[in-house]
Amino acid sequence: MAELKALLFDVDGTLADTERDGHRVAFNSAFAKAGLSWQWNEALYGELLSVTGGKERIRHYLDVYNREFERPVDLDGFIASLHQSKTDFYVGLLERGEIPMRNGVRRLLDEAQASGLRLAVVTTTTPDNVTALLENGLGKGSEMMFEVIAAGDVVPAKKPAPDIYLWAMDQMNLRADQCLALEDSHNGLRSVLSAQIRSLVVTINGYTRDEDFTGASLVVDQLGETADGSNKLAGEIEPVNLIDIDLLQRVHTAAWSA
Ligand code: XBP
Ligand code: MG
Repeated sequence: MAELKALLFDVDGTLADTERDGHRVAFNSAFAKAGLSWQWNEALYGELLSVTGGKERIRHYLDVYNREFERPVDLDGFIASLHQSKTDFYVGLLERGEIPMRNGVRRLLDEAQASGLRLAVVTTTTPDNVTALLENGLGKGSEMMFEVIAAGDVVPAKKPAPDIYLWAMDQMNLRADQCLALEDSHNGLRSVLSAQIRSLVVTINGYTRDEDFTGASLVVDQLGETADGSNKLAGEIEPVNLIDIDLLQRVHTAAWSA
C-alpha cells in the first residue's frame, strides 16, 4: 500500500463555484463585446458544461446550438480571440472579488501543507484564470503553495481524458497510488479514474449534483469549515463530518486496499 503523498485539486467547481456566475458571465461579456447576439443562459450553460475547455465549448456551441452562424474563414483564430477576451473579462471578475473560494478550501490547504503533503492544481481552465483565482481568493503568492499547476492547453486532450492528471503526476514524479484527487464533476471523475487514481473525493455543486459519480471514494456536499460541516452523499467511508487530512488518509487507505 503506497503512502499518500499529494493532493491534486481541480479548480472550477472544486476550489470555487466559478461556472454560473464567473465563466458564463465572462463568455456573455465577450460575445457582447464582439457584437455577437449569443447569450448563454444558466440552463444552456449547464448543457454546454458537458464539454470542458472554453475554446472547445464555443466550438461545440456552434456545432450543436448555433449551426446557422456564418463562420469566419479562420474559425480557430476567431474562437481563440473570442476566448482571450473571455479570459480578460473572467480575470476582471476575480480581481473585483466576485468569486469566493468554496467552504473549507483554505482550511484544507493549510492542513495539507502543515502535514507535509505535496499539492498540485489539475484543471482544464486557462493558467491566467488559476493565478487570478488563487491570488484573489487566497492571497498574493498563494500559487506558491502548489508545486505544479497543470492547466489549459499544456496537454491537447482535456478532461475527461486522463492526460492532464498523467502530466501532473509525471512532473511531480509520483504514481497514481500516491495521489488523492478532489473534483466536482463527472468529467473530472472520468479523467481521474482513467489516470488510475483510485482515491477521489467529489464535492458537488449546483451544476453537478445529479451527475454520475460511480467510482468516487467519497461524494460530499462540501469540504466543510467546522467540525460537522460536511455531509456525505455517497461512499463507504464512515463517519464523515469534515474533510480533513485524517479523513483523506482513511479514504486513500480504503481505496487502495479494496
Ligand atoms: C472547467 C472547465 C473550463 C472552464 C472555463 O475545468 O471546463 O473550461 O469552464 O475555462 P476544471 P476556460 O473543472 O477542470 O477546472 O475558458 O479557461 O477553458
Ligand atoms: Mg471542475
